[in-house]
Amino acid sequence: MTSLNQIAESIVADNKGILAADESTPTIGKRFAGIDVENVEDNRRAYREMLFTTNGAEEHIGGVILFDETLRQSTADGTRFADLLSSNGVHPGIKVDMGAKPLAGAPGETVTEGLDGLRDRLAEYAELGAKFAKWRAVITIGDGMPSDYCLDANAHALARYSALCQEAGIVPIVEPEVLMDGDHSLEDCMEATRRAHAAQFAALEMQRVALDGILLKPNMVVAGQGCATQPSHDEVADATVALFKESVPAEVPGIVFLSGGQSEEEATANLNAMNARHSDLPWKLSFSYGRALQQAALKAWVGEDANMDAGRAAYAHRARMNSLACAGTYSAELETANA
Ligand code: 5MM
Repeated sequence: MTSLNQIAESIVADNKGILAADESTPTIGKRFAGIDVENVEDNRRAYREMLFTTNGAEEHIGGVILFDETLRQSTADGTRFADLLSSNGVHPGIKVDMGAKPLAGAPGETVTEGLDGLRDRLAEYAELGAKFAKWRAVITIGDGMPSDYCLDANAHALARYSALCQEAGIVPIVEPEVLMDGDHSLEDCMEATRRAHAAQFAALEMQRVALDGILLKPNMVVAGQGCATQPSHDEVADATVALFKESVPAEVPGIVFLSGGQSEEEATANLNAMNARHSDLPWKLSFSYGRALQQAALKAWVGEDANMDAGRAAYAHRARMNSLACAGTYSAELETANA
């Protein structure tokens, strides 16, 4: 049997990253609303089929995170999506959390739910072909936030999920997301992320999770979207790498960033700056982008069969740009040179 470490390593090998296509039904509904597409099962299926049948994406994408519905779906000609991805050397993954819910006694903060029955759900997901899983905690910066209570409650749940995944032979992606919402500074984000990582790795150790068999999916260290002073790509890269050298143990094979509301090119440029400016890091620095891999593809598709190839071309381009960012060889000129 392939070890957890081998699966995790292979997802981020050769400058590859992850496509986060695990939007829940309400979230994909928001994306479809932006292009005036109805949020019904066959449109969701057709859109995901467009992405998963993109030739060449497998050179840059080592894993795709799916939503429960998508893991059970097939192409129009009857090939299960999980089988299609696996046959191209792309690991199918599954989002297993049940969403962030209000944290009792902590107004404005959330805890992610989904632990009840998780062992049985993971066994079924493994049968369906999932090789890795994802659970996202949502952490807000604000007045008195994040509280230690919120950080500990989420870290505990993420660690319990991780231990159950590893028991089932599934690599857990650990995603403690400090949101970009707000007018906080880069330093505020750095401090909140530092505290989130400290709570997270303490909980993972306590719950006997093998760190060489996880992937970390964190936020970059950035300023809030409403902050008047926005850092450069180099400043984001240096702050992120400096913090992570202190906060992320060397055993973790890969760090796959979320994009969190950054534009597509911004997310690529920030990742590129990290890899271009920093070498000899103990872990791979890669991507697990949702919006930053899909915006252009959605806009090119707009729900029309005739635009499928344009949608595929947009997604393939974004995947390639981010793969170059993993190597630190991306530049903004390549956006138009290769469009
Ligand atoms: C793709 O969106 C994921 C699912 O979101 P919901 O559970 O809210 O439907 C989301 O977890 C995503 O994987 C991460 O936030 C990273 O995506 P971005 O768009 O921030 O790169």
